[in-house]
Amino acid sequence: MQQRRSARIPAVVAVLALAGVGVAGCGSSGKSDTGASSSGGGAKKYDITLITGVKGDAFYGSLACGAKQAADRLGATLNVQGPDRFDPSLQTPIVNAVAAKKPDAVLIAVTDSKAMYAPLKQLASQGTKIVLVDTTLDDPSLAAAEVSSDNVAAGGLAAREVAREAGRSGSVLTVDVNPGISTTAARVNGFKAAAKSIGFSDLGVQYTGDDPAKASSVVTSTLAAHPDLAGVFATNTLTGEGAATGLRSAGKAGKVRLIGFDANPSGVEAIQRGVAQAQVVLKPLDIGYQGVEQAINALSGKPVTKKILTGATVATRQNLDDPSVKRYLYTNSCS
Ligand code: T6T
Repeated sequence: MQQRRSARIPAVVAVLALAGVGVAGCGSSGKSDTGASSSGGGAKKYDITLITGVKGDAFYGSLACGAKQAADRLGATLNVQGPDRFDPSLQTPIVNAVAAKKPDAVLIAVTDSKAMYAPLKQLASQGTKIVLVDTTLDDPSLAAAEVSSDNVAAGGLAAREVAREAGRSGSVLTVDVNPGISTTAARVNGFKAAAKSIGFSDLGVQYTGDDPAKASSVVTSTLAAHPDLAGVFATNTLTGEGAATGLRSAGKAGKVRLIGFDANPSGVEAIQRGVAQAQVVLKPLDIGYQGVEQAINALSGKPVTKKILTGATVATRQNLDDPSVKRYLYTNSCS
């Protein structure tokens, strides 16, 4: 399988508004380097749909911005949809409804690595090219390409950040979403391996169903049972929001270190307020851009890079305004 690391994408030039399930028009289009063209020349204007993991999450907002930028540049149309919760039972009917419209390609962040296989197999069998973005399937062979963060490496970054903040002793807790999500499971694996080599006592993983209230209560009960708790690792936005609430309500904000994932506005605010010391920031803009590029390569018979891993960086109070971090803070409105 071909694999490459992501290159930085050009600056976003398009301006678009993301309104829940769609992107409103923007920016430039025209002859692309894939040969697809939005006007004249007789080349087909490809019709692409992006199905996100959940509506309203600025991670997917940024991913949609990147996808829209590539679609405009390469002369494709982009439609964006997503379920109300990160839940395969809500995402499956969206895939089925999209399939009925027979788009040329679908980019999708699957909400479960097993449950989303059957609806996508059906979609692929009708000839729609599928590009898995962010998350993946246990069996991704139906996809033309996969574009995701290097989540194992990013989980390791989080463990090293706990050690930098809190020293190399004490116990660490991981607050996760659900089993069956490829991204957060890989983050947990990367965190675990690094925490072990650092010498932390690992209290293991607690699942919260992406419910911040559950994440908060997991943190407060762990604090009561483990006074040596040095750090909490939260694997995504809502687990981080809940963990921050738990630390605040126990009077431990800033004392027990919180290292989260994602640069959604709530994660950035937690850093600014000193409740979280760092957030691992992914590059959803790059994922969306490169996902559309690979979809169009597949559609136009060009060589496809089957697996692309994008990078991550760490945001702290000290570097939040640094342009190399700032450009990757997530947003639902592109500029
Ligand atoms: O962390 C991201 C994404 O990578 C993950 O797959 C699901 O949660 C997020 O969308 C953040 O909320």
